[in-house]
Amino acid sequence: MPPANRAVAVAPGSGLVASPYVAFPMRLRARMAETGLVHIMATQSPLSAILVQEAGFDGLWASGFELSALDGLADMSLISMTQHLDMLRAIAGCVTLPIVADTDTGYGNAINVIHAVREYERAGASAIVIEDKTFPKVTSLAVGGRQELLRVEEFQGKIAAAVATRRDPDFLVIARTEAPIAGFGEAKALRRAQAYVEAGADMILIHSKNGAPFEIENFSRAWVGSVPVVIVPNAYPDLEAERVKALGNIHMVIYGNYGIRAGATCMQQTFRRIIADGGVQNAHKEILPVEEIFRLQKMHEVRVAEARFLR
Ligand code: SPV
Ligand code: MG
Repeated sequence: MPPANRAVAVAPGSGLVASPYVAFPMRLRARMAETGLVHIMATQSPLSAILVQEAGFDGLWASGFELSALDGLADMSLISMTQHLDMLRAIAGCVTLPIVADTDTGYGNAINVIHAVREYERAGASAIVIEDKTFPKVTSLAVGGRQELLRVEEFQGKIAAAVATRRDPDFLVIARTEAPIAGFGEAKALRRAQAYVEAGADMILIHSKNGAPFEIENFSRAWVGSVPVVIVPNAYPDLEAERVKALGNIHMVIYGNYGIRAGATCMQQTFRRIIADGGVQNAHKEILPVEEIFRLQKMHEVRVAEARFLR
């Protein structure tokens, strides 16, 4: 059963009428079927997740890169599953959007994957992404990064373990191939993707660090597999939604590092401005007022509780 805090009432007219409450994994699948393409934004904290939800995205990417960066660490399997799960649970408690969990390599072999799927499903995730690199991984977009792929059979075992472990059949198991990141061509990426579908993957995430979108577009055109594709257009931002939709088989776009980059951009500019100005006299006019932070913190609920219970 999904955790109680990850079930919501069905919106009138949503077409989901089987039960007054619909589990999050089913909502993610339904949204994909309804729109053809879901937009998933990266988060690393409950605050960023609230902002993603208010902006109107379809779901959240519990990003390993973003949490690593938030902790001042490289994205190289340095944060633990426990740290990532703590973030995910905190997010799940604050928002009603489905969460796609970035579990890197699944924290080890198929046995680690079994443990991870149990924990992530229990924590309230709707989908899990596992990538076909060796543990410990090296972040994908770094120039000259040491990228090693797992044997296909071993990764198939990890995907099969994830599928066999999930309790909710709507919980998505997404196999991510880093073949292009590791410098392999399209044929190898397609072969790996097909092998992962045979192991039971619900979707294939194809990742690329090529600045031009053709690597992804060519993969999508050549992909005749039975499951849809997920992309992360961090390195090739020009591939926008209409072009993605025209390809036909990409049903999920994950904006993989935009949350932390946006936050860091604003903090960097503001902190430099304060030093340059010798005070906050200008900076305070350019950033959100503290009342907006109070709203995001739900201070009004605290006020109501104070009035009711503090005696
Ligand atoms: C992440 O956001 O953690 C990702 C995407 O996995 S990337 O950093 O581009 O590999
Ligand atoms: Mg990641």
